[in-house]
Amino acid sequence: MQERDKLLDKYAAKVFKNRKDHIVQLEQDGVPQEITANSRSVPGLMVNRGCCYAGCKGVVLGPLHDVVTITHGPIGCGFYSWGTRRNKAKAEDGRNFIQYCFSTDMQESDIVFGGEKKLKQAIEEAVELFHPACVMICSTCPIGLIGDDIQAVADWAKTTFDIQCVAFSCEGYRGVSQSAGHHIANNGLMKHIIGSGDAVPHYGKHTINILGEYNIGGDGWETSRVLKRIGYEVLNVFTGDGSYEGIKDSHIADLNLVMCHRSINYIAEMMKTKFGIDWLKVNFIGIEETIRSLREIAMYFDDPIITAKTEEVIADEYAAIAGDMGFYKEKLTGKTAGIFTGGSRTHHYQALLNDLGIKTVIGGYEFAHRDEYEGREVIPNIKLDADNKNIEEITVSKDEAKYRLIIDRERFEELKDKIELEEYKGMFRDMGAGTITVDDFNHYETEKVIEMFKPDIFYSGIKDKYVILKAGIPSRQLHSYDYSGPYSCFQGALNFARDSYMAIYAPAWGLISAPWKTTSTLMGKIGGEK
Ligand code: CFM
Repeated sequence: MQERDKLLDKYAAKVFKNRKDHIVQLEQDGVPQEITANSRSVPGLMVNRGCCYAGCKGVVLGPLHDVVTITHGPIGCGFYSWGTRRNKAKAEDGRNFIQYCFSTDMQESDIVFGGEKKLKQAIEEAVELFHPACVMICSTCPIGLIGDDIQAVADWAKTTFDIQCVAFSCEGYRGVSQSAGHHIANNGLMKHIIGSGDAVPHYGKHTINILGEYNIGGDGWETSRVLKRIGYEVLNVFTGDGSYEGIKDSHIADLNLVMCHRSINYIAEMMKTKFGIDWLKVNFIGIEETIRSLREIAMYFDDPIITAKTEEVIADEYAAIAGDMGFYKEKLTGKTAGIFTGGSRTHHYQALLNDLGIKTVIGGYEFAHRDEYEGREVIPNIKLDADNKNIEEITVSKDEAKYRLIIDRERFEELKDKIELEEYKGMFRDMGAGTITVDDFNHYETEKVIEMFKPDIFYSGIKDKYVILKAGIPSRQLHSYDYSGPYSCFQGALNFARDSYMAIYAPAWGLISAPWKTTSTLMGKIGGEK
């Protein structure tokens, strides 16, 4: 029996029918197979996903440090989302509000009689106390159900206080996961903020934005440091350590780099249509991948000074870590790993594990779409269902005053064949035959893959971390880095190697006996049927 079949074996017929298309065992090295993704989870299965509000408020808007983001809803939603993502920011102008939790604390009577008044009051109070240039409103489930008009409140706030105010109807139920919230946040930022500034292009400076970099563990700072060393002007990191004031002028960039494709590909595409900015898929996790990305950026600009400096910085950064990396590589080569993350890191981290000689045997995502697995070419074939149709698709058009092309289109086409320009090839192309990929993985499947593959280390998130540890397998969180990091570029790769080495070689694992070694842990079928 193939491992994939073993994983599905305990499911009752109805659950089996659903889950079988979410689990793929690759038949050939790097050859994509179709997977089902971005669909509703099976009720009753313990999955790791978050809600639409989490994706909008927590993930994409969360790190914007000069914005007061008010959770319009019961306090539980606001409190739970407070500080759960490692948003790190430095604010030179002193406007750093990400340590605060702002909520309208909706009570039963507000739900019955409507919460718009309370929301207005909250905005007034926030403006008085904090003087933000921008307020954002994020709705949670009850708000959509009672029908508060948060867009009208935002318009009221704009004229009353002369500030920017953007409302996001990102109620938790609006999509099947946080992925819907990414999309809603992208739409709002694009409609109201990106390009609303009046900065003019910095000619000759090679100005770039890094999209889909959320500065977890300081990754965004480390990547910016390396890019600045080469001579690029890093305009905005979206949205890690980002700001409202900064992204207003993000339209003057010469090139957008895309790290996390899942959460921000909408903005990348819309900025291309509206302002002409090309985007390049990069990956600064992993030494080989960092080098590839830096060289591809240099190829795009085709400036001999930048090209030479790129090689110089690569050589220098690499030399600084080569000795220690050699030690870790020797210790880690031949180990195996499992990786489960949200929607982009499983692919990125496989590259870094490859650098260390660690083979990824099982991987998966919580909420990726088919393009993250199979590559962007499948996008036209993705069937929309009622859940996906729920999310507004906005169309933008060319901004005649701000639109500019950095390289001529002939060269663009030429480059497109060589580098990942407006392209994402997906994770399957970098995975080996026999490896298992699980979409929207649940706790049962996590335990089962651990039992079957017994990886030497399992990279995952907080919800499954302790299940993994109790099975006697070291775990490192790839969402928060367990308060370590940065893990990006060269120095970051070294930090990651050190943390992984320490986790695997900790003597504790030998003292734990996994439950399945002595008893049968599961009887019967999963799914409530006989
Ligand atoms: Fe993108 Fe992210 Fe991720 Fe994501 Fe996330 Fe995250 Fe993640 Mo946690 S934006 S898809 S919604 S890379 S919070 S910084 S680590 S699940 S793989």
